[in-house]
Amino acid sequence: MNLIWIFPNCGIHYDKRGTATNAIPPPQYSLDTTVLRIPTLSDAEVKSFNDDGFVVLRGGFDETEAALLQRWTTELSARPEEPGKHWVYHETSLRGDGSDLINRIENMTPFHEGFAALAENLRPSVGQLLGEEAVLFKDKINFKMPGGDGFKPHQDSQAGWDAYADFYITVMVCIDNATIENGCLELARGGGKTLVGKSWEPLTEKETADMEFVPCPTAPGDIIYFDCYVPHSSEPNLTDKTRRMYFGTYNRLSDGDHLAQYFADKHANYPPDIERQAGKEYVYRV
Ligand SMILES: O=C(O)CCC(=O)C(=O)O
Ligand SMILES: [Fe+2]
Repeated sequence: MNLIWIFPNCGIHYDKRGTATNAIPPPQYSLDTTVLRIPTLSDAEVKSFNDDGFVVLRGGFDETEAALLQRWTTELSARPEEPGKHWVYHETSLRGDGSDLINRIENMTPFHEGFAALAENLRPSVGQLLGEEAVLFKDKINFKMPGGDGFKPHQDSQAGWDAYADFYITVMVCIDNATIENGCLELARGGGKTLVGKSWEPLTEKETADMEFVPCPTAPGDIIYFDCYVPHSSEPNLTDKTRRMYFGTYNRLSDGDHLAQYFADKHANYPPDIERQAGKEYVYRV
């Protein structure tokens, strides 16, 4: 049987291999129609995730698919920043020239059919790890351009996610080569399935004293699945090569669909730069 699913608001139909079957994009999109596989995990990969809280899937997407992800990301970041669209956050370069960098784009799914398809195509493999159907909680791309800052050691659940559900899996899809030099993801093994740190604060030196953060360089198309309790961090990018990474976060469908509420709450507290009130200070916490 050839199952067809329809992604809401997207207008494109996909068969179960993730291939578009009615390739007529809505007029606001200029990109090719999505042709991305639906990654699947072996029993050994599921076991590895259960043991460590994370698993690395090398070549989860092939070179052609990775090139598509690069193009979509470039295209998205070239779009004008407008209220009510995808969210763009900036940072000031650490290289001391005061230059303005794109730090992050969030909430792409309603505005980009490619990223909508990516989030949907990652869902089944997350379901394999959850043992039940997964639902998207949030999506973002961290840009880490030359001069872009790193991330202090943290568990993702420290970012207030525990208000919505108690367990999440994030899927990192590597867009550009991530190296030790440009600040690849670093993960600590064996942290267990509990919150070690406080909400809204990075992990302290004391909390990380017994943890070993291991750099995990990745190539475009590589995928890392990690749960919300895995301590992780990354270094700043002081090279001249941009390091973009996609992150889709999912929870168990039985814990509810919280995406709209999460983004509404985040918008109230930490809106995209274009939607900020003058004179109000906004501080990135975790
Ligand atoms: O982009 C990175 O290096 C890590 C990002 C991260 O951990 C986060 O956004 O929660
Ligand atoms: Fe994180």
